[in-house]
Amino acid sequence: MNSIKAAADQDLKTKWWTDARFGMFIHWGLYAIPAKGEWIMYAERTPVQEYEKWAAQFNPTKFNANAWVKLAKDAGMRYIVITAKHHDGFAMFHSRSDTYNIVDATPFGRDPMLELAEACKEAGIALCFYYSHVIDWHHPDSMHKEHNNTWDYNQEEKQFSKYWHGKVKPQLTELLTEYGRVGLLWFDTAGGLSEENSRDIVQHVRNLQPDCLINSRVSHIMGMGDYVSKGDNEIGMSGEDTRPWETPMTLNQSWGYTTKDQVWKSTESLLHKLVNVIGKGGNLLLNVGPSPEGTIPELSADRLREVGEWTHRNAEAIYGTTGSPFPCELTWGAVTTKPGRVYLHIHNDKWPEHEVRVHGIRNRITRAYMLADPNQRELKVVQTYEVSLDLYTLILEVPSQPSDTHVSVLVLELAGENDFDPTLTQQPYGGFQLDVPWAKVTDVHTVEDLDTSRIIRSAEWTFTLVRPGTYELMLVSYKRYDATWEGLYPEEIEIDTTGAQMVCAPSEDAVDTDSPACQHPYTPILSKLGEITWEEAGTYRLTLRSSKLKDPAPRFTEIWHADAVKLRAIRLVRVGE
Ligand code: FHN
Repeated sequence: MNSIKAAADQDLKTKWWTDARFGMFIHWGLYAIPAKGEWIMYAERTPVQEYEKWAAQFNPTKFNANAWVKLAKDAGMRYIVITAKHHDGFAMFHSRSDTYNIVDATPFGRDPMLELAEACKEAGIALCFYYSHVIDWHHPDSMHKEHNNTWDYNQEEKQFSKYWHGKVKPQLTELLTEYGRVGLLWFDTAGGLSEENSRDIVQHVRNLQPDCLINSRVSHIMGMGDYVSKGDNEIGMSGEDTRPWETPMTLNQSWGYTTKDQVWKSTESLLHKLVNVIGKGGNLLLNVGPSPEGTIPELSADRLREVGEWTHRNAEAIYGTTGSPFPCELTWGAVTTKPGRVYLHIHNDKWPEHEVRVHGIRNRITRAYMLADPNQRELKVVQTYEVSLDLYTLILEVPSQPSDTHVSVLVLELAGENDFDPTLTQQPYGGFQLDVPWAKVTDVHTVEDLDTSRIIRSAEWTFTLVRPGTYELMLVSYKRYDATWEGLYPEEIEIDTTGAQMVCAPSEDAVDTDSPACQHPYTPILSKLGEITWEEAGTYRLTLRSSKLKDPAPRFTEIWHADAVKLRAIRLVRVGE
């Protein structure tokens, strides 16, 4: 098969999922009883015999598959991914190959996956399974790179193939043959899985359900699976992924049910994150952790219903769209597109006073209106073209108040085929950011320290500056919650641009309090690098050198909390004429 045909087939295979954009993640298991999250067995080194006692107590009589599916639908989610087996090894389905499962080992005695399969089918929602294929703290032979049950079992005596062929593959066969069509299999924490076993499991799924999608966490080898699962709560940068991708996200800071964690994201923040993700062309997989009784906590359900009111009103601008055509992150919201349409998702707190201006749309706009306006009242549009900068500007007169809750969507109808300027051009309002994925990244040289070596890389952007003036340059980094700033940037950063050079050690100057893309376990940090004056509008080049720029073509995917610091962008903030 030639590569163009293979890529087209792959697009067709993932289309239902990329069109769906928004899914429900469900972490549900025995760990709901102690209510301290799904890692409790490992955290407290609970012996298998003790942990099994939770099974004898697990009786979620309030579980109602139809109610869960209805909630997902009400929220505007189009698929559900549920933990069929998490790291504790307990199967939440009727497994014939291991009696440590919800039907054989609990007083409940029902198979919730069967009930969900039926409810999903009826509601037109795709059912998908999470399966922890490497970590299994119940099985004596499972082996992970780091997180094993070493309190019950001796690592040296483990025979991984017993686990692999005796539990993993048979259980996957069950999930793929007894529950109807499975939308996707969500694998996790593949640390230590060999290339051979990675390929084996992918082939196993393909043999049983060729259309079932597989996420990238099936393996740490780059490019495996059908789409990329970013790190937990990690929203990719604009342009970062060339394959379809998703952000798995928590509503609070935990996956499994917990009574301790009460740090909830607000509905507004969830909507900002949702449009940020879809505006970059990704999917959002938003998690709930049901209780031991089988209910989705009201605090979660309330938020999802509120999100759902918005997604239903704005469905046209979400499902089946592609992300923004502009190669930079937008500070005021997000853009999605369809053939003949552009949707501007504007955060209400950034609502402009009279008009919205956008650079880079070359089509003639035939009509513009607010999506939430039932009368679709036409908004006045002016379009200009500036030859010297090859600059297309759209000026859209907007009402004084936003039209929707939290995020208001403006619709632009275009004449002809979508035609956007692909160059990195400063947008007229909000900040201007040079995101790392849109730079040309090359290796410069290697630095050898006492016992480490690191590669200094250079990122080079070419961009059109529309408003000349003095700009403050800020480095945007995400710092992991348990990291201290000292030493995160081991050498000074070098900046080079027309007429100016800077060398400085980035310091932790401020927290960016307005970053929809950053969340726990990271904090967005701004470091002031210095000021630069560009006297005229025009095309400029800027180069940044740092060892924190990542290899643009890595062989392995990251594990979920790999980096203590992530260098994301250079922000240009205009501070003077
Ligand atoms: O260890 C798991 C964790 O419990 C949870 O399931 C998340 C969801 O993405 N995945 C792993 C950590 O990344």
